[in-house]
Amino acid sequence: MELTQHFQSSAAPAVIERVETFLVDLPTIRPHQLSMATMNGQTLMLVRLYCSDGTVGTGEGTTIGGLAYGAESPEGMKLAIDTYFAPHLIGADAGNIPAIMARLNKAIQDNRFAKCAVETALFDALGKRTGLPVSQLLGGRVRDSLPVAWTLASGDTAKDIDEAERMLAQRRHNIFKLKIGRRAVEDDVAHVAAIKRALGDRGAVRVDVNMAWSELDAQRGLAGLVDAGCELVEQPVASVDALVRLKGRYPIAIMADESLTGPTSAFALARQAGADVFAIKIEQSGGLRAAQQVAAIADAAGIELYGGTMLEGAVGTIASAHVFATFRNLQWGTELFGPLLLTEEILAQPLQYRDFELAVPTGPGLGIALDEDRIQFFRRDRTQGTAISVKQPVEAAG
Ligand code: MUC
Ligand code: MG
Repeated sequence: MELTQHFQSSAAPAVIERVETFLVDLPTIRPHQLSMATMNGQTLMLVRLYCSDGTVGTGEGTTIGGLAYGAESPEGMKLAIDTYFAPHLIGADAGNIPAIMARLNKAIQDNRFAKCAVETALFDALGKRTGLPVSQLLGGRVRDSLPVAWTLASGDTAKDIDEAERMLAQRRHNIFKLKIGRRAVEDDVAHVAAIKRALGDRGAVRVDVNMAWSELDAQRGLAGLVDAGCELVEQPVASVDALVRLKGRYPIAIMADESLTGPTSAFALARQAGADVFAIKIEQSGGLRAAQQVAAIADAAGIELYGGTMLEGAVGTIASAHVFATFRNLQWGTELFGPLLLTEEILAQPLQYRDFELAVPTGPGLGIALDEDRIQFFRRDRTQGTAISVKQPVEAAG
């Protein structure tokens, strides 16, 4: 009884009064080449939920290469939230996040990325209302900082080696994920071998094929990657059946990424023993709590964990960080480097990347504040001219 009374007095109910969405376009520090697309910029779909007690929660939806990676685009997420999500949100008790998400899941099929953005905003608002960080609202953290891998994807072996050397010298990253799958298998393997040879024991090397290989390609590729000293291969093929057949055949970890689209797919993949490692992404999972459910399934099945990214900006990256901080196991670290791939800082206080790790903020909600002038400047729909100038890249890698 006392507990209920205390809760009511310290966190009075607040209803959602207004939903705002907008797009922010930011350049990347260099072209980022994946097997299915080359990114020269990233578009963040930001959603803000304005609550009756004055709290405002912010969430982010991002994808990779427009519609090249999946069925949702930033523009589509904005449209979906404005048109179909907002009527379910306006007037709802902002503190009842599971109830709101259940309502959205009943009324709206799929749209996992947009749902994740909205759930992020709800948790941010609840955290600001209660004074608690999102990780605590999610049950509490087991770590305050997260190892962060860097993706080498310039498309050029020598440039990738230079970039890796800079990251090592800055003590920013010592785990490198190489994007492969565009070239012939032998050429890709030679590229990986050259990078691993240059880095030696100073840097771990992993690859992401983004489903580009056939099963036959994968058989040749995995054998070559083992010889090259690569420790993990992410989603070499599209088919789950082929993943199942490949896993355990070579002394290299197989990680599922695109095959994981939330708890149901995680359960099916775990049951078939289709991966050694799960790359968990909050957007692919359909939200923060759904990502925790995917982690619980992996733990129960003895599958190891990695904190993945959809190359989110600061908001999505930090939402992911709060979730990953709650994971009991995180054997392969994370790749929460998204903001570092962008030339522009959009936070009032930059995120803290140091000693190969990202610090998980401790303030209320997400624990970050957007630089509103810069957001205004980079908004796609900006109407007023602002005096702000485009500053130099925070830490150019290219
Ligand atoms: C993916 O497929 O994992 C993560 C890092 C990166 O460069 O691309 C993403 C998407
Ligand atoms: Mg991947």
